[in-house]
Amino acid sequence: MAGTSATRTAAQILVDALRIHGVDTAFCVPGESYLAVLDALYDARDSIRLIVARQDGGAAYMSEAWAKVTGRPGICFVTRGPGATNASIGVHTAMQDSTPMILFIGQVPGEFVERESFQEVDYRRMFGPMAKWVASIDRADRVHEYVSHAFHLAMSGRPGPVVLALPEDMLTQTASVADIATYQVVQASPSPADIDKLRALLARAGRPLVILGGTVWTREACRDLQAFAENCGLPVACSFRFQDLFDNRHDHYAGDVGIGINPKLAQRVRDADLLLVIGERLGEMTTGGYTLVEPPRPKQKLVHVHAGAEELGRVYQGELLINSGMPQIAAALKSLKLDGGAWRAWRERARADYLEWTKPAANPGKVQLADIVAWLRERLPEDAIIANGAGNFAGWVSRYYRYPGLRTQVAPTSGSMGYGVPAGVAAQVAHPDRMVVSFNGDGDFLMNGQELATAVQYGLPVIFVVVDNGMYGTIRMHQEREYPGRVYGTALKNPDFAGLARAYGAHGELVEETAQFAPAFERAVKTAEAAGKPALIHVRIDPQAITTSTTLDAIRARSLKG
Ligand SMILES: Cc1ncc(C[n+]2csc(CCOP(=O)(O)OP(=O)(O)O)c2C)c(N)n1
Ligand SMILES: [Mg+2]
Repeated sequence: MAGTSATRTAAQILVDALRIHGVDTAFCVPGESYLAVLDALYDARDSIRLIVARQDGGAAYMSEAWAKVTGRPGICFVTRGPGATNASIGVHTAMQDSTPMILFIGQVPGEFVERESFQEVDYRRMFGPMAKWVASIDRADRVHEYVSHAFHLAMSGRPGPVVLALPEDMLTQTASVADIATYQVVQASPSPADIDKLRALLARAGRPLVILGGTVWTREACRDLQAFAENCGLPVACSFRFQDLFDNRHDHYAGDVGIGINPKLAQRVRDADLLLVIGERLGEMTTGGYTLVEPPRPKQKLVHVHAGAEELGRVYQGELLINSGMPQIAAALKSLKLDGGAWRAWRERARADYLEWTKPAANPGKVQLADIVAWLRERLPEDAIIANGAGNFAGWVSRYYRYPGLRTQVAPTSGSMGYGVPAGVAAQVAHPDRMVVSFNGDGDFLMNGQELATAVQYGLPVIFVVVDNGMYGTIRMHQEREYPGRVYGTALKNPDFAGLARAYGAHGELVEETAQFAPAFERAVKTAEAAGKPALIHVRIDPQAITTSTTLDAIRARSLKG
């Protein structure tokens, strides 16, 4: 029992530790290597909800996505070797996306270690560069110490994944230990001198641009940041797949700096004389492959604020580098006031460019994806959560949807496919009262489509949209660019996705013309909510509609000419 120092097994101490650290949901695929933990979770079933996935990669993605929509560490349990290798995609995503997550892996008993015994893997070597910390808990009396360290690390500085191995024999050993305190979130604060320097740099700027990104944001931090943007009249952009950090409907919002960027915004990033980058690492996808902002010393004056000290000065030298958590920097900036008159026209043009860019543009074929997303942005409730995986289909969502605020977007900045279905499941588990819409490509969907079964099993009314162009379209696009006309390895023969959904016990719809989408969506929502089950809308699009702004034929023709 929590709070006592009675003798407990390591597995019981571990589950008590999870409760102490505020865990109310965990994701898993079971394994014989951690039966003792499952048994302890059985006793804790009233306080910790266990969601059992159909593939360890699905479970890992779910815990990562759960962390994204709650701001707390996602918890995942998988078995050794095969479970761990499957789950690694979620760990990699959490690393690239700076998401707090703890993966617990059953491990062979200590007496067999280093023999390459059944399913044995050395997790330190396997996950080394993919996690903030990888360790094995080898003593029952130190479970608390390891778990507490894992929570602190996952949530401090730049958040990320931690991997803890649980040797099978250790889990049943007993210890008599006292419980410990809940973890604290440790983040740096900007100094008054930092804020003075920032104010001086801003006061001298003519074309400033704020770029937001990363994690560890809170609602209050987002509100404070918005007040700062308003008080100083600043245009604000969001980085790749962190588009929900600033209300996209706000007059100061200038769009997202990522894959498929508005060319005018890309030019604006180049033309800015001061970039105030807050929380974003300035990775490859946000910098247009390090061209919009050039290392090591960018042409634009750079103020870089990041929660991880190790990210500052890593690629870019800046005018001012500030190590700070997001609530801390936002609270400090909230009361900063500057007359933004000098850049008022610059900001208004940035907004006008965004509005122009997000007016639905036509694509070939009978289904107009832009119109569908534009319809959804009017139709969906303000707190709806939009999940998506990776592929060109996601370009329509990020260009045309208007994310109204924090934790309305769940998407992998790592560009990892197969994310949309488990992310939709996790978002609905975390927020049963909010509408969850998950966008998937045809290739993307089938990387984790089996998690539809999880959505059915737990009665989750997620609306899954599958955008089907009969191919791994993104790769076909690159193929036409680099090797025009030599199509190979990118075509897909697909199942009847709506029929597949029905076989899982979900509601299924097929859409082949734009006008069919709205009624199909309304039926899907009605059925999903009434029956407590997911729905899937299979949207067939013209393969020529390869991006929001060009066609396959146009890409091929350009490549053949060039
Ligand atoms: C797990 C994973 N495997 C492979 C890739 C490489 N990849 C990126 S996009 C893509 C194709 C996506 O196809 P689909 O989901 O059908 O979307 P489309 O581009 O056709 O809209 C592939 C194979 C990846 N990003 N992630
Ligand atoms: Mg496709």
